[in-house]
Amino acid sequence: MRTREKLREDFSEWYNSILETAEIVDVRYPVKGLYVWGFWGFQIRRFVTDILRELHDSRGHKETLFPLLIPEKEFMKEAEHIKGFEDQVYWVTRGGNDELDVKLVLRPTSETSMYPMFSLWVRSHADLPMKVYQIVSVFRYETKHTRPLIRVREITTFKEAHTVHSSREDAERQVKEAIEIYSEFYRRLGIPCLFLRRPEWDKFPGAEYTIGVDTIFPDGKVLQIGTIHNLGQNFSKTFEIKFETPSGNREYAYQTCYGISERCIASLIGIHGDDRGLLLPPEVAPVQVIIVPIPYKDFGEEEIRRVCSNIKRELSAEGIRAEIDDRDLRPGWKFYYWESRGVPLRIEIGPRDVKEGKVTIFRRDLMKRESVDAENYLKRVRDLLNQEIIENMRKEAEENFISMIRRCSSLEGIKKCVDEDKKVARVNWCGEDTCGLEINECSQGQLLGYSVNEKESGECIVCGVATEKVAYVGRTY
Ligand code: 5CA
Ligand code: ZN
Repeated sequence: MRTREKLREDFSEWYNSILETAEIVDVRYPVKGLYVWGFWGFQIRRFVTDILRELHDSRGHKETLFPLLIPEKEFMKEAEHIKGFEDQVYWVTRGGNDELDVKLVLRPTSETSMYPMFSLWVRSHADLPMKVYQIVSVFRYETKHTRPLIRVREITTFKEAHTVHSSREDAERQVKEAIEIYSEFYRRLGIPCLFLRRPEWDKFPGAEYTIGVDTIFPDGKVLQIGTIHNLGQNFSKTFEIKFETPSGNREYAYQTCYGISERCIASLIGIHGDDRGLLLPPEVAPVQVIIVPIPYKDFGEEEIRRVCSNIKRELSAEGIRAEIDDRDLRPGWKFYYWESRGVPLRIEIGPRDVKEGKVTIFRRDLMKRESVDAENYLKRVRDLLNQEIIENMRKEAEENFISMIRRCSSLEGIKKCVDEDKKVARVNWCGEDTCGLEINECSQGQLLGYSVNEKESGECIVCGVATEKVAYVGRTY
């Protein structure tokens, strides 16, 4: 049985300890807010970014790589954008002993690095839409409490996509595509999430509107694990990104951008983890099957070893990431080691299995063993890794997620739900700022915005007007 007592009691404590035990990150780097990827964590990161690349590439996004440094002049062009980021940027002002003539910022995100180039690249409507993305480090001088993978000062896994369009409608269509990409991404990771249109005061600096992607952690706090922005023509006017229409006019382009950071890996840890440690979706598990020989005194160790190597060879031939743990350690210790790292399947081979022609398979998601006939084990492993485990993980995560949400029909109800019960409130909201502010201020939580894909008839919790908009309120990271 899987238990989650430790996560519910003190999530931070559990989180910090699993980051260390499972070698996700080493927090001892001597700069605040900067962390070193551990070997296990870095492999997870690789499989996660592979999915991101696949999802963007298959929808016509081109991967690129822009410089890390942005000249002050470009950075200072878009008024709203500067206001949002100026107290968060790191400056480079010297080269060796010389004061630089042109001060440089370390990108906090790449609008002001990319868009001057976009204005050179975009010529005609035939060039559009243009969709690019990069996965890079960005720097933000965060003043709130920093936390590994959740609030960092060097975001080392910043996937940012930037797109350019010839019409408002096409930019809107792109926003929908971004929602589809992020839904599919989090579906594959088994992470439930909400797509919420943020209130005016919470949108990205320089955007027309922002859609936040939110999940709920075991402590009832909401983590924003992605954002999608419709930039309208705000940046194209600032950076002179114009295209020639079929009739020969020159018009400002429409833009969108959307980003995901290593918070997606934090969410894998927090959403699927349990008292034993991590549980990884097979698709991103660095080792998918760990094979543990269980030698027994008077039974041929040779024989067990041979069966294990055969299994490893057969699994590898199928493209399954399998390893044998033949370290000179007690099996129980090895079990714990791989369970805490979230390896989804373990195969145990002992004298009994060899004699009876069986294979013992342990499922990390159920913490349960099953014994299968040796001739069928490969198909069983394939089914578990391709489908059953992730489906079970998704189901469990969704149940937890739903149990954290409460329908509320008054401001006092929100306060009780959020402040006392530590849950997320679900309410009808008309979408107006004035009502939004009251909702925002009635508890320790924040108004996260209204759902872009859910509708439910009701009355605005503040003004009582009829509305179908469903909004969420919760404490946030
Ligand atoms: N240019 C846009 C889209 S790429 C942008 O920068 N949007 S953002 O500011 O909302 O950042 C994108 C995502 O990065 C956020 O939704 C959040 O999940 C993540 N993020 C933001 N700041 C941090 C941070 N300090 N540490 C970890 N992740 C962060
Ligand atoms: Zn209202």
